[in-house]
Amino acid sequence: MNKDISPDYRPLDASTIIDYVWSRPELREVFREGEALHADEVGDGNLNLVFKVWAQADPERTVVIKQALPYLRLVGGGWPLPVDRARIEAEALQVEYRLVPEHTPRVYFYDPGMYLFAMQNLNHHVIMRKGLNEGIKYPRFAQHIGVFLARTLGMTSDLVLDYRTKKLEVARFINPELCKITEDLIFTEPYRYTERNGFHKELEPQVFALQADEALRVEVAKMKEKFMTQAQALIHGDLHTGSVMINQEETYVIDPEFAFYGPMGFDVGAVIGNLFLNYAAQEVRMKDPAQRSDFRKYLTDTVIELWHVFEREFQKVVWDQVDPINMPRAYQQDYMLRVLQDSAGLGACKMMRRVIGLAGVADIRGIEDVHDRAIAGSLALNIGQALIMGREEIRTIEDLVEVATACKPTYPWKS
Ligand code: SR1
Ligand code: MG
Repeated sequence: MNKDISPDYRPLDASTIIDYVWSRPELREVFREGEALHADEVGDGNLNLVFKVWAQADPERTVVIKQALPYLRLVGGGWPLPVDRARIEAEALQVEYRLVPEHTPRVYFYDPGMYLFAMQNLNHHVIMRKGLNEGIKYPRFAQHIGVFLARTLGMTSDLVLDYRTKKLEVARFINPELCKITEDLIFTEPYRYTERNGFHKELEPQVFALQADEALRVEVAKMKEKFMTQAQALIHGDLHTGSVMINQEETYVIDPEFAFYGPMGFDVGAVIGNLFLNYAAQEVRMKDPAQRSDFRKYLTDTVIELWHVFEREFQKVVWDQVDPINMPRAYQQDYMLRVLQDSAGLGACKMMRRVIGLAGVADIRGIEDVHDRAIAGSLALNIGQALIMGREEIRTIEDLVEVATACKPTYPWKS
């Protein structure tokens, strides 16, 4: 066992977790003395054990317990990972819950010896990516995520926090190993040969052309530098549609284990980029053209609305509170424009990695027919490339959507 790991640490399983639950006084508000409990390991992500524990008499009384493993689950024991990320995730959730409780699950406790935390279950919600892949629209998502982004990003930045708190928060959320995963998987590996890349053969010509494009690699390098150096706000760090639990009324953001102080555009861009990944996938997923164009309009309207909500909420919680002598209106406008352009560039990197790199997304990699998958992947790459290369010309969210929606797949190749 790694010497940095607490001697109390032992990975739990579906049977040992029940005794563990009874040992936690914090869960006595959920479970009643002596009642029958059930547990299941439900983790399907890349990194952790995730358990649901519920009362047999009333499954509405369920808690989720998430425990860090000392290695990456996706590839087995060969890729060690710090278990302290469970603390980062629990503490990031606590910050987010303070700022935006209506979109953050409540944490009951964090156990520093077991590197696990217990949180509110979301019984009535689904992973947004799954819903989008089934063609389900979520009309309130734009409003909810716009507010979530504005409050969590704006209110953890230097614009709001005092000079000392900000620096202490940067230190509390130092997360080097998980940042390194992002640096490698998003900004480095998709643009060079590595065995870990996961694109399929049909896409080789487009991927090889993209990897040979030095101008593109220059812009990706600038995005990587921004990710590594701009401690602008406490970002979620992995805000794709698989980190959103949703239904027609409510939205919750989960899984901030990649949280650290980074550029705001990484989170905003993650949401936008993942909506465009779904947009690209619909090229082949939705066969009926009228239905496809209607669903795509929902996706692009969502991108536009979430940005406008983000701007309005940011105005309220940040700009209306600052001193206009040192932060005049023109500075505020320039700041928002820079966040928008960063969102285009960083979101683009998040799109391209999902097609080329190790960890794909079900929207595209879940398409069974290889030719269909190549069409969707090709479109996603073209949107990513257009957004990163054109980001400095983008002045409004409508411009961003126009750049993306002008793209077409280049697969099948014209000879
Ligand atoms: C190796 S971990 C792969 C990916 O899963 C997470 O959700 C992050 O996106 C990470 O890059
Ligand atoms: Mg995750």
